[in-house]
Amino acid sequence: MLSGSTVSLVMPCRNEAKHLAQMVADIPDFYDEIICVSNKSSDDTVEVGREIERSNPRFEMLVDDRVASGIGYGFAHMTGINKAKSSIIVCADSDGTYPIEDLPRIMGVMKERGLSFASCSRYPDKNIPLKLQLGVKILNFEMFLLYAKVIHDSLSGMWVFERDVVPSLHLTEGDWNLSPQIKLNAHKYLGPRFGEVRIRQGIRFGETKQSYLKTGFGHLKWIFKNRFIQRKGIQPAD
Ligand SMILES: Nc1nc2c(ncn2[C@@H]2O[C@H](COP(=O)(O)OP(=O)(O)OP(=O)(O)O)[C@@H](O)[C@H]2O)c(=O)[nH]1
Ligand SMILES: [Mg+2]
Repeated sequence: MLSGSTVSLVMPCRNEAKHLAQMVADIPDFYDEIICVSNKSSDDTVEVGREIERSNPRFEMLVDDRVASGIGYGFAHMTGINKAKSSIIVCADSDGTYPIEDLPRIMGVMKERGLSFASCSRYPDKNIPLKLQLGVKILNFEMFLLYAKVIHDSLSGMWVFERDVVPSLHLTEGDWNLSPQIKLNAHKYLGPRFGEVRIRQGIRFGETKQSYLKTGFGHLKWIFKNRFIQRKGIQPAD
């Protein structure tokens, strides 16, 4: 519970078994509900999650093994968001890179600026590898050209929003493209109630499995195509 609001944390998860218990143990008390959604984990992620469930009443391990071209990041998020019951939903990776402990400050900024949706922006940050910074800059520029929107971190994986705005997000993308989709739709449908809030990125637990170039090109194509397509998305559970 934070400033009178309940808070759900939604985390997509694939093959994070080695550090999941530590990561969950470090989650601050103000998160009332923690929903971890495994997608096609081939290690013990789900078993570790079931073990955590037994001792931690805030924690729930879900499995959503749907994939689009092998990726289920977006499916996992949609399932978690749909299940979340709190008035505030925080989405963040389960690899320790996002400062979920910063939520009180982020919500303070949201209140000051009248935001219902905050995309947590990591840029500019000179500690992030140059190729990643360049890739994100290109996608930011593409969004600006096609949508006339200034977004500093088109690929941030941490978002804080009121549960009431979920129907306005029109989420449909099961793969990595849920990340640009959630920002573009929040911007489109919430107008000035969408904004970016600055955060610092942390260091990943374990090795990266991300194919930055392939994922980057996938985003480039999707952002272009999405400009000309209307999609209808998920509604939250009652
Ligand atoms: N549910 C689901 N989660 C995934 C999938 N791929 C990765 N994840 C999780 O989604 C989050 C983001 O994936 P990462 O592999 O960290 O990708 P990234 O953040 O772009 O890259 P690095 O952190 O630099 O490795 C992590 O918490 C992963 O465990 C997937 O296909 N399905
Ligand atoms: Mg990551």
